[in-house]
Amino acid sequence: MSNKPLNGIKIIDFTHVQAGPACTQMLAWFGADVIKVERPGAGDVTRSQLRDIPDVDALYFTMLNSNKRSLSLDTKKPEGKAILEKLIKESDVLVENFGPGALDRMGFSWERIQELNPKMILASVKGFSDGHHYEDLKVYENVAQCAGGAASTTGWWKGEQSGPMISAAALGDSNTGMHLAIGILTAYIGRQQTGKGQKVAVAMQDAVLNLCRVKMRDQLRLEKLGYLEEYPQYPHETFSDVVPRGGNAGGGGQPGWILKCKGWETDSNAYIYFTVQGHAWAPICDAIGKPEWKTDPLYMTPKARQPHIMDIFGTIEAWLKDKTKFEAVDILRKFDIPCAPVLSMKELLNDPSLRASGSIVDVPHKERGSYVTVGSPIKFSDLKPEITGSPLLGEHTDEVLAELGYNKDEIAAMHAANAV
Ligand code: CAO
Repeated sequence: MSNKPLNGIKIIDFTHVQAGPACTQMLAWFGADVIKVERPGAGDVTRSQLRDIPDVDALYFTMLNSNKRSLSLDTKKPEGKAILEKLIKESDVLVENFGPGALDRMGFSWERIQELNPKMILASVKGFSDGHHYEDLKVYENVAQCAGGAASTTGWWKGEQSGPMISAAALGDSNTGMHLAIGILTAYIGRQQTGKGQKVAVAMQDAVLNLCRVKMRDQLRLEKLGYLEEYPQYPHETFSDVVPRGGNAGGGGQPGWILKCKGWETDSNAYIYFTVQGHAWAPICDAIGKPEWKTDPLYMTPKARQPHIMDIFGTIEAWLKDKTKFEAVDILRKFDIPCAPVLSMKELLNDPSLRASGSIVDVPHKERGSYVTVGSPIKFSDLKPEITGSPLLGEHTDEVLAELGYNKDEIAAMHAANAV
């Protein structure tokens, strides 16, 4: 293996589904030795969920577990517990995202882990933080989006489509995993100073809330002002005492909206996002063929535009009528207008720039031949993460046991006891 910054960090990856695996996968890309501990015979539930090929690990698993080794281990059996204890003594980090209390019930409380290895960093994902009145709840993605404020502030505020809305982005799962990765690396650097490990925890609710801090900002402003002028409800509708859902509004200082382009009637993604950047009003007027708006008092300032901003978007949409989303962006980019086409998963999958940058990669796999996955979104000048395939269930069991000092007969005995 070539030299990577996290080489030498040994991680017990006791994670499953998405939140935990996304975290450990990223650390594995950057060089950590990530040993995924999975229940013999079954493994991570995502191996068999949403399969596209019978009896082959599902993409749900392969896309979240690349660059790892797999150790199958029944940690409820005494033999399995003994192996895990040895592993804990020799590792730097244990990452888990079991339901509340599961690790304690298994016999691996934080106190016990510290006894085994005082340098150990224990990293956990839970739905809610320790001591929270919902701390006992099991949580999946959409539950976290609701508990963290994202759902109440996403979607439409009136009409048939109104109601809280879930985002497709994994704000609860992968986002929490990314927060945890930062926590782990911080604790690791802390350990270099103190020689001691520590417990790092990220609650999915908190990770979602952290991404929704601009909505908390809006709640505080609303309580002071009684209105939010960048929301589509302003100034013609009334505000209640909670931040409303803003549809496709920009949400920041720049009004924006999703606008139809040529072909929207048949192509569900023939749209662009258009931003009316306050100080760049003149180029917008030039781009859309409305130079007279530059000096019209009804259009000249953000304040003057806001009461009829939806009409302005309507005019821009009329201009877009005979342009595809790509043609429109090609024109608007010349005027320095912040915009982008609405890209489908299919378009992203086939985007040559994403392939060239390594953001989408083809990865070899023992049973699939190869699979496409999302590569590292973090780019370094001196590190090019090399994405390798996800492991088969228990693929590295014997190898890891041998590294722990077990001989061939002992390994055979573990297999006979169905402990691995
Ligand atoms: N050997 C033996 N037993 C094992 C094992 C192994 N290798 N790995 C796991 N287990 C056991 C656990 O000890 C636990 O047993 P008990 O419940 O008897 O103590 C059991 O498997 C299942 O644990 P779980 O509660 O984590 O699993 P679940 O499917 O019921 O719940 C989930 C899944 C995600 C809701 C829950 O794990 C959770 O809330 N996790 C925290 C929040 C989180 O990360 N959610 C995001 C998941 S990604 O969408």
